[in-house]
Amino acid sequence: MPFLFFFVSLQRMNLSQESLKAARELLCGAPLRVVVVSHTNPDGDAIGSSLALREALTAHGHSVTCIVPNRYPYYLDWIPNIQHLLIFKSDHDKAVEAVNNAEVIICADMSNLSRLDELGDVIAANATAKRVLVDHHLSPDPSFDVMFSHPESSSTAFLAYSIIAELFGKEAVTATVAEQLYVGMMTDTGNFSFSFLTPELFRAVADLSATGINIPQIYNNVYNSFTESRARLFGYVINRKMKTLHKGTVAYMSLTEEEMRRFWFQQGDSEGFVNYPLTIKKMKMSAIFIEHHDFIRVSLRSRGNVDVDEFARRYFNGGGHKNAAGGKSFVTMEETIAHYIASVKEFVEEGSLSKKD
Ligand SMILES: [Mn+2]
Repeated sequence: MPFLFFFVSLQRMNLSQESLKAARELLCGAPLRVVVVSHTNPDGDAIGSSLALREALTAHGHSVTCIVPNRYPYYLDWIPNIQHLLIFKSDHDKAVEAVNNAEVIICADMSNLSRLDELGDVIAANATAKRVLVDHHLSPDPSFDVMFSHPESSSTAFLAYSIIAELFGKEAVTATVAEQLYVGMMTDTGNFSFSFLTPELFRAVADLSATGINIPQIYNNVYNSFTESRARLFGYVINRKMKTLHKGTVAYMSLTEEEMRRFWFQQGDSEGFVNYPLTIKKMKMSAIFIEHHDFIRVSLRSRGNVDVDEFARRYFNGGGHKNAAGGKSFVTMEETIAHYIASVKEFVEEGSLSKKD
């Protein structure tokens, strides 16, 4: 029954058979020491996919250590088994030991070791471990031994789900794994409202739901768990700091360290701010500049065919996805804003802002 076969094969995303074979040989055999790492300023997708991979690999018998470069936002601290996650900044020695002893290093939700800051150097020093990529960003570093690079996947968690189900069977997706993966799928799709929402994704969500996870509770834990000062900071940023350009089709906002201190800023408090200008009907592109110790973090969002991955690469030493990207600026806030305004002008003059969907 060829038709039935076709239908069954569409239950998951289309993974490369070659990568699956290599991953099976590496991860479905004898127990190994595995490290799973994810990017700086880890978000729900980075944490959810890393912890789910840890869970499934541990169940198979591997000893797995998850490491992220710095702390995760406080509204993710309820995720099951997040207490096993090492923060490179504060658990430095343990993390270095785990990386040095690792036989396999899995990089999740990141396309390049440079996304790991100093942790990237520690990983580069382990030349013998096999390296596996599980990621959905554009332009991955091609040097991984096993690559699952899927920019068409709405989240790394969806990709991790497909890999776990292929390698260890759907039984490996326990309620704990489902909860971890759901956080990643939900946050990276803006609660299932961005692009790449495929039937396969919703079939995966159906499988997660069948494990008995409490979806409204997960939503509340992530999106309705902020502090009062975060709500006030949000109001301040939209009211006082949002500026628009090009007849209100481009927006930008900025936050200085002084302003963040004034609102008792905690890591993760500015999450989602950059999306808000896109609630304005004619808005096409939005940016936020957030001051850090020695640089300014740039986050970019866009609608439809406006390509902020390209914009971030060209003007802000960054990249990411077509509609969500980031970069860094090493000049002052005033200079960063001036550079943004000039870059947007160039982008608009090229017609890059008026590309039709
Ligand atoms: Mn992601």
